[in-house]
Amino acid sequence: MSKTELIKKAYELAKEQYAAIGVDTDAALKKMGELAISLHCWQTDDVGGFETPDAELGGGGIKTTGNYPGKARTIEEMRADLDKVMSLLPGKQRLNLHAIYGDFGGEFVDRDQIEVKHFQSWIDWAKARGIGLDFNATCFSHPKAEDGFTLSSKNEGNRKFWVEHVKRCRAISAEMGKQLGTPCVHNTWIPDGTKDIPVDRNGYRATLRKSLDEAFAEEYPKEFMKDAVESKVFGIGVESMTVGSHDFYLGYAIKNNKLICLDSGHFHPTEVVGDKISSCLQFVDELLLHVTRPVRWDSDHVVTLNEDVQLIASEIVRNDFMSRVNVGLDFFDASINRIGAYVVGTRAAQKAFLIAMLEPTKTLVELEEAGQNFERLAMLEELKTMPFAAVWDYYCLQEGVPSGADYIAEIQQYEKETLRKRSS
Ligand code: RNT
Ligand code: ZN
Repeated sequence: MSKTELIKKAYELAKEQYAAIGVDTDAALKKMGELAISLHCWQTDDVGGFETPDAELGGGGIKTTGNYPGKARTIEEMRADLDKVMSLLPGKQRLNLHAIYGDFGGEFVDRDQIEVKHFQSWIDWAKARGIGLDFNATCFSHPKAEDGFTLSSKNEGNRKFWVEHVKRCRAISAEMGKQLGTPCVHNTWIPDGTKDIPVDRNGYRATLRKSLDEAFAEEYPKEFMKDAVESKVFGIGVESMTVGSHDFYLGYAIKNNKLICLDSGHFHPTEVVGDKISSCLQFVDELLLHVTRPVRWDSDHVVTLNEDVQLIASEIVRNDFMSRVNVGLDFFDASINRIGAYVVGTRAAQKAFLIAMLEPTKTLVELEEAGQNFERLAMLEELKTMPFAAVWDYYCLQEGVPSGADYIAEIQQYEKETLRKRSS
């Protein structure tokens, strides 16, 4: 039997097994079409960017570790890598850019000078692929962020510089959304905080609030762009106080009708983002997610199909929140093949969504409401070993991308033919 025939046969059997518990696998596959995960461009080059030829991630309590060969050094290499990644993923994606990834044509353009023209080639690139773009102000890896403060800085010159940067990033985002016909989510994350115990916590937070008000003063139509703000508990070197804490941004988002961005690595280790979704969505219209895998801290490991990611996907699907949650990824592992990192991480997130779509939620809720909690537990356990892989493989087959582990060989070949030829 050919591989294709095998996948089809396995799918037919799986379809019957799911039907027996009231789940329509064809409908689930169709629903996967509603999911467009935003790929973070920065896994291709370890958050370096194109401002200078040797640009590197600096400061801000975030870090890439590892020096696996093949990091993208130019915009062309990055685009080739992203094309390769997308060719190995089922469904449609979006691309999430940071301001440091402009097409600066060899000129140094400071952050308070960036314009749409520096991103036009990205817009054209996305248009040619029929995908949407998302965007981020880059408030780190810059001399004016070296003292640990940006939008909350008490140095007025620096503060104004960062406000101007965010304003420009929002204008660029609006143009991206306008040209591409799909709203661009602009996310603001700042590294601001202190290593040791500060005294004027309130002063920094009041300053951040004022800076956000200034940066967000210009309103753009929702069809063009939406603002998100990303909170964090701590970063390396910023252990004692983070200005943009979760309380701060949740309050800001609710009061100002912004999106709150929940990054899986930005909470205390026993908190789970999946549990926060239904709380936040009582009070904000939409969320942005940075799906990542924290290992002991905000280590930004490649996403795997674990319980944390599953709960996120399940909560979104169970409650029909697909149109209110913007799903992005945020990991950067420089210790393994970077293309492989994307494909494994994105597929893991996609699998979590498909598993969620194959849940007989109504039945489970009925058991819960009837107080049949043993039955609920048993069903949840049984669901874990249902023939999900057969449905996933069929989905990949339908989408014309490698099923099962077949993408590994393709990535190895790309490494041999392309990545290994890049000297760093
Ligand atoms: C940092 C935040 C932020 C960055 C990216 C590069 O802790 O998670 O989202 O990872 O903007
Ligand atoms: Zn993040």
